[in-house]
Amino acid sequence: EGVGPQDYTIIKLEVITAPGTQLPAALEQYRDQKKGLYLAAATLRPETMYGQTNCWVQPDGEYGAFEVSTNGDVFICTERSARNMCYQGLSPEHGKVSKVCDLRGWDLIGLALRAPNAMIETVYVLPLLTVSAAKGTGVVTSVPSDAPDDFRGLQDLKEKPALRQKFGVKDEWVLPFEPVPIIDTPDFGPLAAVTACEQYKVQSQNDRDALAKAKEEVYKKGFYGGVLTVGPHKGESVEKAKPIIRDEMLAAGQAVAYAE
Ligand code: A2H
Repeated sequence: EGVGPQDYTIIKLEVITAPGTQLPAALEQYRDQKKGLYLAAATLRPETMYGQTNCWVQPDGEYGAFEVSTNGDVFICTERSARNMCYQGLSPEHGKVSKVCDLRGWDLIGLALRAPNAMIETVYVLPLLTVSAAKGTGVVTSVPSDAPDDFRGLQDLKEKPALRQKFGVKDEWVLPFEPVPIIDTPDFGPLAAVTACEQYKVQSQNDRDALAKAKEEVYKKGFYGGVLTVGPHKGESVEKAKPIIRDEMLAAGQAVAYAE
C-alpha cells in the first residue's frame, strides 16, 4: 500500500427506488426519475462480483450524492472520491463537483441494491466499522467467499443481534445471505475466506492481526492460483480473467475506472 497510484474499478450498485423501498428523504427526488442512482463501490477485484452478498459503508462516515457522471448518473460516495472523479473524466465539467446532498453512512443502511454480475438478485447496504472514509469511495462491495473482512463482517451481524439492533439492521437484510462459491483457491478450496478465517481463528471484524494474516494468504493464493468456477469465464484463472471481466463491465456501463 501507498506505492504509486491504485487502479480501482468502481462498481455501480443501483439503488432500487421502486415504490415502498427505503430511500433517504434527501434522495426522494430520484424515486421516479430516469436518472440512475448508484452506490459507487471501489474494488481491486472486479472478477469477484459474482459473489456479492451485500455492500458495506462506515456508519459514522460522511458521504454525499454527486452528479459525477457524464450521462446524468448520481453516485453516492465520499466527497473526497467525488472530487477525484471529477478530474478523471467523470464529471460533466472537468474538475467541477456537483453535490446533490450530504448523507451519513447511517442513512444508507438498508438500501436495496441491484449489483452487477451478482448471483443474488437484491443485496442490502450494511455497516462495517473497519471501512475507511479515507480510501477508495468509502463504499465497499462485500464478497464473503473471497474477502476475509467481508466474511467476518457478515458473520458478526449474523451472530450478534445486539449489533444488528444498534444499527437498525433488519434480520432479512443479513440472515438469508451465505457466501457464494465463485473461485477455487489452492489449499483453501471453494470458500477461501471462510476457510482462512477458521484457520487463523478470526473472532470479529476488529481482530486485526488474525484478519491481516488471513487476508494476505487468501489474496495471494486466490489471485495467483485461483480458478473461476462460475460465470462466462468459468475455468479461467483469476489472474487472466480479471482484466477481461473489468473491461466487460466498463463496456457494459456497469463500472467505471477510478485511480487514486
Ligand atoms: B476488495 P487497498 Cl473479493 N475501507 O473488493 C476498507 N476497505 C476497502 C475500502 C475502504 N474504504 N475501499 C475498498 N476496500 C476493500 C473485493 C475484494 C477486495 C476481494 C478480495 C480482496 C480485496 C470485495 N470486497 O481487496 O487497501 C475492497 O475489497 C484486496 C486488497 O486500497 C478493495 O478490493 O489496497 C480493497 O479493499 C482495496 O484495498
